[in-house]
Amino acid sequence: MSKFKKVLIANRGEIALRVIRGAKRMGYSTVAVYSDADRDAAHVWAADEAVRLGPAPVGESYLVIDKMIEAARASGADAVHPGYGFLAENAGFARACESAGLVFIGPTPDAIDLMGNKRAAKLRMIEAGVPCVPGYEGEDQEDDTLIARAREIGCPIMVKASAGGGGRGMRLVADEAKLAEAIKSARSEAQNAFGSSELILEKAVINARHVEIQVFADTHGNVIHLGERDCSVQRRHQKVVEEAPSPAVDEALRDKMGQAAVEAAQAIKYRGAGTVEFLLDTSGEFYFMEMNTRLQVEHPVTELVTGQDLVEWQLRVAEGETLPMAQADLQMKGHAIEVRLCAEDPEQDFLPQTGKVLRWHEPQGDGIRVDHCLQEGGEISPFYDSMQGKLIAWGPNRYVARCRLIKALEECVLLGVVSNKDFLVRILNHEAFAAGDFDTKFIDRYFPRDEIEAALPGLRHRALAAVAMYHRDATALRSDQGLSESFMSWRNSNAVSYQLKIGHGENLWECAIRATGPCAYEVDLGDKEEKQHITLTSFSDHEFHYVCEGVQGSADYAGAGNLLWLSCEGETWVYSDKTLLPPDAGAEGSDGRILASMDGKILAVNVQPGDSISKGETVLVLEAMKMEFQVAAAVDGIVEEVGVSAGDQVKARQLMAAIKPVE
Ligand code: MV4
Repeated sequence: MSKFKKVLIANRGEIALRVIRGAKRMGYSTVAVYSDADRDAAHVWAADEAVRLGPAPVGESYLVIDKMIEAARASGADAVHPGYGFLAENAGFARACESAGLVFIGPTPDAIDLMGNKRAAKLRMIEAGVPCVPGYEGEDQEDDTLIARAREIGCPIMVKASAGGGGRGMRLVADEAKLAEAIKSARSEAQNAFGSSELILEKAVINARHVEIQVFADTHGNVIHLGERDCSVQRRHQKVVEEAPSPAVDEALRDKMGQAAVEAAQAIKYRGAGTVEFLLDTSGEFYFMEMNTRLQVEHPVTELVTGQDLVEWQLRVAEGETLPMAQADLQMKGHAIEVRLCAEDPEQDFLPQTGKVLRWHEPQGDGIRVDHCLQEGGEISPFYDSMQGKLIAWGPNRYVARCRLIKALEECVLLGVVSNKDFLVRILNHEAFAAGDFDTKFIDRYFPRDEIEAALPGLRHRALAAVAMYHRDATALRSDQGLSESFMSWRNSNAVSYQLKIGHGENLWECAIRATGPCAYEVDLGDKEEKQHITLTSFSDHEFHYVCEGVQGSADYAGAGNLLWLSCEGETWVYSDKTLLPPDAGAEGSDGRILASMDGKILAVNVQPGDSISKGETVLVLEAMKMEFQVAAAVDGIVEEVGVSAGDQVKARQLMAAIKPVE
């Protein structure tokens, strides 16, 4: 008889989707919860039912225990899966679920409490015989005691907040003279961040890898491990790449670390999914760091190498079943690597990015798995984590898994919001990563900030951007306004080149583009750069096919205002068209093309095809941003085409009219 039938997923984003999928597959009904910012989020539609929690801020929605419990009551859910983050490691939430008669799909509240405190956890682990870094984890927190103990341990030393996590309240002390100050500042940071000033001291392990063991325990005393994950590639204590198995772990070490992790779980009578984190030093010694009492972001790499569904295991354990298999029956096969796709800008020190997703194309292929919450047209809001999903590749060996993941990232299209996608490719391509030779300093060592920020689009990418910008204006006018075919080759007879200014960040490229035939262009990006000859073989509103210098390819693009997002040759860059600069809404090039520089409405058109016009004369009047702009001719000439009439709405960059300049 099952204990529960309907599972409330107390989370959002990709993990809510992952858990909903797993629960549905097992035959459970699912209930999603959402904030106002997530009204149209994918997890809301994926679940059978959904309950609104409240306004967007997490303190008024996903972190409010009472609202979660009420959502379960209202929907008739009888179990709660917390996912990761939010309330997943909140013992008070686990207790509140139990008090409300809900099955909490996770460990006991006491296990969460114990592992949430580094001092208590470490004392228990030492007692259980799990290897720990030598240090001080005493009750006495007097300055004199801490300093005396630190001198005994010897520098370098790690000062850690007992309640800390993710590097907060942590200090590395290389020199005894700095000890007192480090203790003082760690203590006050801990008090402010966690409401507890308790500290522990540890010998610092240098050049360590972060290797963690996945454990699982049922309520019948069975505990097994599912091997390790190497999560050494991190940035500011945020994991970036995770893989299984670790390139630094052989079978003998796996057995030893796995056994230590199982003993850790047994010592605290653990239940469900857990992860025991170790520091692994260069000599192969490993030390307990902490235990995470939840399903982790990186669980898919373990699933891909073991062939097991960890959400299914969690549900079975919560039902009171025994573990699906014994240690000896678990087989590991091949290699899996995961990268975290985040809406953040590597060029701005990884500043989180928000905005509308204009285009999302998920990669596919052998061994590729994508766990994500992206939707075309969806908004990435500033209220939640910047991680939008994970790309995971499995292969029969590490080399194949790595190549597949690089290919998947190159095929993946995310336009509208800057992401770390191309940075992830650079990491996977790095020779040290390829060799499996990395530790927790990998990103700092090989990707210093100035080097990340120095990356620029290549010549061909910029040339394709220029063609896309130019061609879409011509196409937009022709299709929207029903103009003649000859319009596009109008420039042909002219043989004038059009000057585009393309910007990216602080960079500005002047580029001359000239039509050399129908849909054929010659792009000149400056004296030292070779001219690029690009022919468009198809062009839709979001992608085009081209031949560039004899090589066929395709590109995805999206535009918003004067921005052009372009994904081709495996790279995504966003460009701004700086050819026309506001507030001169009617600025135009010397070639006679008249484009709207912002969205607006045509109030009047003063000319018609065939008219002679002089430079400075008003061609039309555009209303934009509550102002009227007299859009004037920049050249003397003959009006060739007029694509708008009074009352029309125009989009920024839309070609409104064209004047054929006179010599
Ligand atoms: C350490 C350490 C070296 N020696 N403890 C970072 C966050 C917290 N989970 C523990 N951390 C560390 N503890 C000793 N005794 C180095 C780190 C550390 C680290 C650990 C794992 C992954 C990335 C890291 C980056 C910097 C420091």
